Amino acid sequence: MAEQRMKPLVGIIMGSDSDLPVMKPAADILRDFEIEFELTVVSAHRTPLRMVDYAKSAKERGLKVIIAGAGGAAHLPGMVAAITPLPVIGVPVKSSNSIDGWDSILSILQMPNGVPVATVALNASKNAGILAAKMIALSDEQLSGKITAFMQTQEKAVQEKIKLLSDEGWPNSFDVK
Ligand code: RP5
Repeated sequence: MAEQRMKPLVGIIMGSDSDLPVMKPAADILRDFEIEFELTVVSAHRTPLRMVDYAKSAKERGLKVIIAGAGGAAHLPGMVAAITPLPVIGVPVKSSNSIDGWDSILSILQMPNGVPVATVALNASKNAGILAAKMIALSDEQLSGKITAFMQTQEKAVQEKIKLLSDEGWPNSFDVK
């Protein structure tokens, strides 16, 4: 019998399959948090009607937030945000032939008033996944607990590095108890 899948809460879309290596960390962190997601290619320029259909149907299909990654002209996140009432998180992708990624950063960041896209750093799809998880956690206490645990794990890792530097003899008068 086919596995019964829950409805996805997060939609991860990208302009091309060549964006997948950059966008995969968003999927990985959502998996870690056990949040259902879907992932597909939607191109603003090469499949404009698919983009409109995706954005128009996203809310009624049960999605709560969309993560959209694109490189170059990178119109996908902004155009999806222009159509859907859902929050859209934009991931600027540094494509191989681009001008250091500035093209996609500015395309996604510089939205007109009234049409926000929450833009993360260049290639920072993991942060997009964490931000999406925090949005979903607003109405999910169990998930909120998992995110708090994740934050504590990060903090512990830094504490260990602080101790390591100190053990190596680097002077630091800040943490002396
Ligand atoms: C953008 O153009 C895509 O998001 C991708 O970052 C870039 C290159 O796409 P391909 O030519 O590799 O399909 O639309």
